[in-house]
Amino acid sequence: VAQGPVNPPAHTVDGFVEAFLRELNFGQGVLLSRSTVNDQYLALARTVQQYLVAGWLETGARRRQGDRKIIGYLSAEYLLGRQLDNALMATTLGEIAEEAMTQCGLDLARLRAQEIEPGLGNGGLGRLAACFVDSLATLDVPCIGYGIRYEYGIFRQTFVDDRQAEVPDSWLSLGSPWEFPHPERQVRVAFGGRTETTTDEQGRERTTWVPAWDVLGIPYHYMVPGYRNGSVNTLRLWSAKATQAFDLQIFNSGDYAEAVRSQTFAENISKVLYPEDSTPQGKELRLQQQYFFVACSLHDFIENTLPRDFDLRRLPERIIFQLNDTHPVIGIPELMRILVDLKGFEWDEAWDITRECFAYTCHTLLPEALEVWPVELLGRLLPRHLEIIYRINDNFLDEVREAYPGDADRVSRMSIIAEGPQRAVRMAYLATIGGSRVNGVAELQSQLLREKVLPDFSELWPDKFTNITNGVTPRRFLHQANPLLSTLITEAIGPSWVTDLEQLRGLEPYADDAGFREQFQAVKQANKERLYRELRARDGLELPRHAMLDVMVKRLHEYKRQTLKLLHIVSLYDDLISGDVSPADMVSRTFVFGAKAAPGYYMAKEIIYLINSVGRTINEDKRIEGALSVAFPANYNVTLAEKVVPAADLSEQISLAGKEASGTGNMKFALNGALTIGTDDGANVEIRALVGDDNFFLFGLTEPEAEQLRADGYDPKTFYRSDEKLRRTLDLLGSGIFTGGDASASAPLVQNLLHDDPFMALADFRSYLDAQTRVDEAYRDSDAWTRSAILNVARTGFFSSDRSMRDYLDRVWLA
Ligand code: 26W
Repeated sequence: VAQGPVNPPAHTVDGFVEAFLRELNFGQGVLLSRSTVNDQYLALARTVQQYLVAGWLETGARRRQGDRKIIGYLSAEYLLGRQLDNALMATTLGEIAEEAMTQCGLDLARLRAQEIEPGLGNGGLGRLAACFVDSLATLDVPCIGYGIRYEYGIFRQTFVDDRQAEVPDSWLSLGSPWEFPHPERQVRVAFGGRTETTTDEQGRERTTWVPAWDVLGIPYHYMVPGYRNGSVNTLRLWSAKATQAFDLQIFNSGDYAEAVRSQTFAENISKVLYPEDSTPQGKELRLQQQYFFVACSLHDFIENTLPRDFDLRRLPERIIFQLNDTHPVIGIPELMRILVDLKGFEWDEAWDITRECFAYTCHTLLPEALEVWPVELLGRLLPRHLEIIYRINDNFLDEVREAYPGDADRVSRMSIIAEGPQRAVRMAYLATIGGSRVNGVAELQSQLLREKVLPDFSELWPDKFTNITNGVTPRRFLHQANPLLSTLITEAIGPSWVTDLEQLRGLEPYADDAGFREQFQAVKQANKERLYRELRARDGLELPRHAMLDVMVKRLHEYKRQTLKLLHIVSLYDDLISGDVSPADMVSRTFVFGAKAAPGYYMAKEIIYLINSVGRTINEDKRIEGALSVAFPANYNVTLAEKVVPAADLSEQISLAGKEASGTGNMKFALNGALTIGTDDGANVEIRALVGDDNFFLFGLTEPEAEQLRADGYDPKTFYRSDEKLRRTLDLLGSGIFTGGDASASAPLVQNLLHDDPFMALADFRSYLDAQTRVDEAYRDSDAWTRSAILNVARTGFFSSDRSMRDYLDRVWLA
């Protein structure tokens, strides 16, 4: 028989129905008449997959035959979003599936809603990884995405008495039709123990690691389809399994709990995603997770992906491991260990190979987000890796001494090992030293990275540093999420913008076309109504049909300044209830928030509580005649983003300048025709440069101004005292009227703002309010607003993740 893949089902409604019923009967073991929605969803997912698998197998065969360099994307997070719609889009099966389901008496929309998205990430960094693998498949670039198959992803957020409560995300509980487990490709990963050094016959010292325990990594494969190009890459996520299921002797003696103890222990490694964003807790289990997936991935690539007997001296010709932040940086000493201890390489040669095989992306500017691992912990869990890190450091510091004779200060500044208060390994330094390139994720952040985070390193190796501005996939976030706008764009400029987003430039002339503007507005209105329907069904929220939709969705963090948004809302409410402005004279706004707080982040949770409290009070106040409403749907995720982003009029990107590395939500909103109100931070800088000052509402301190203010001794009270509107706003927020008369309930936030305000919300308040007034004025002229919105779409094609991928290829991977 033929060795190639068998043909997929026919690309027709009949073919689809036939394949679907087969999956239902033979895969799920049920009759259509007896099937549940879940049966139907699983069968549908498996049916759509059949159309993708041939391309997947062919892509794999093609990759194995060629000798192209592969991108090994190492990421602890992938925030994938739902798979079904994406697969339907990639296969052009949307209409066929719709009709096929109708013929079976089923509703495709209902089956879609059955899918629980794999929430294997926290926020921007995880979603970026998902956009990148999408783009690489669309560009037909060989890539394996490596990560962890967390049994529980990011928690499900609920609100109890206006406060966040977390529910475990058991996304696998109803079945997982998108994954292909490969237990036969298991990898053993060791931990703990000690090292032994012996001298061989030639008198060379050889070190071996004698570990104390181990676990198995089982790979689960996911297809990553390119956009209608037949190319399908692989995402390989690792699940931890105990090496010995349980101890039969102990079990027989009757101690059941003890018998499975080691199993529970091992399997904890891939049990749950850490919901911390930006504040590493330094927990042992997290280091276990990091080493676990990196060790599995390196082993998988070297032993199972490369041809047998591959000459490892040529490893850099075949792989570049991209480190998505510092989480996988332990891969650097791991590759050294493989080459030196297991493959017999001399240190220097191994080091030259290793450095060529890694590159590092830094996603933050917050010092507290830079990972460090206590030497004690790292040495206990990975004793051989710690030795290797020490030797890397010794060699590196010799290099520093040679370059800067007599500069002992610099040597200690640049050491991978931080000395006090407890000795710790600085993972960002290890990544910078052990990789061929270091990049930031937007122009401003890359500059600050060079100047403030890693200045000594960029002085030593100026050419190692580069910028690659983030991007988002236009497939999921424009074509799929906003079908109406997509169609309108395609009618105007043809369909190829989907894979060549700069073509959106062709829309510019349409901004001056009254007929097009009308259609564009109608699309925006329809998207709002779609969102409101969703929020009614999902959250029981009732929202007015006609109001400016003002949106702030992102992780909850003080630096992102959801509080500043809250102060704006309270100030408008104050305008109304004080009688300064009548409801009829105010530009009606609906504010939408979406934000999860890290469960241990106290202030973030207080902010959530106050947003809910203020929202409830405003929504219930009849006096304001619906001029303002606030919606804070719980559990913001990719699925909800796909409804929120296309509906927004105004995109809030209001972090304190110098704190948001890039942002990617900002790009999604602009591409979908929202105008941005934002600070000079992250990728906002580049968005504004592209769309033009007239089509962007800029406010706030610049990064140097914020630095200067801090250096001069920032005192938020001076702003409170000198600005009457700010005083009234904060007083109202602290008065208790939003918290059932209990002023103490708002005190944690209000006192923090008055006495500390680490992210200078009070300093930027006046400027923000003025910018919001300009927003109101602009919105009153709906023609001019729509013109700006169209120009935002037309001018932000740069933010396609396809462009980001080309930049990585040019500046990092094939440089
Ligand atoms: C717990 C340790 C930890 C530390 C940092 C976990 C997660 C992080 C991430 C770096 C946080 C993150 O998601 N950063 C975001 O990355 C996006 C993609 O580059 C940027 O757009 C955001 O600005 C940045 O905050």
